[in-house]
Amino acid sequence: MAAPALLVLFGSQTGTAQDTAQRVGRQAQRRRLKVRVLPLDGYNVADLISESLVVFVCSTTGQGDPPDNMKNFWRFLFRKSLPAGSLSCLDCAVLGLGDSSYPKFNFVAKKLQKRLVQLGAAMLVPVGLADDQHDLGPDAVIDPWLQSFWEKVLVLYPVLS
Ligand code: FMN
Repeated sequence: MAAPALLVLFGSQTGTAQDTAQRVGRQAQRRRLKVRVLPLDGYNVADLISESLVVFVCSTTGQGDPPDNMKNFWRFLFRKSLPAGSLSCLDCAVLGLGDSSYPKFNFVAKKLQKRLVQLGAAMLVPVGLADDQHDLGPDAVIDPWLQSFWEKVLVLYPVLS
């Protein structure tokens, strides 16, 4: 099977999720994947149905709210009119950035993951819930999450190994 193009979409209020998305992009390049890294509202969400491999990196802001640069995407994705199987060709993964001192810890990533599954997408790995409160910072979750994501991608696309 040919290597897929990876799309990394991020929602970020203060830049952390954006930095993480760019890190995923660099890791993809090292694995010789074609990759695009874009803010969610900089991507035409209607095109998602024709993607094969997408990583979503999203923080939660306010009191469980999506960052400003993914608000249009959010509204579109939760339209009731979207058919249940519309993303059934999509392999994807969701990495959330949050802080467990807030009552709605990583609310956006959790809700996004549920909605993607509802729309038929296959989740390659369980949702990653990075936490600012961790003694080692968000990387304590992000590093192993990325490792298992890449292991899963290599199984699906052995051409990369
Ligand atoms: N994290 C959560 O898990 N839930 C929240 O409701 C939440 N609200 C926040 C509100 C503010 C004003 C700030 C500054 C942070 C909040 N966080 C919350 C933590 C951020 O999600 C976390 O710091 C994240 O790494 C920020 O990523 P970003 O820079 O990409 O926006």
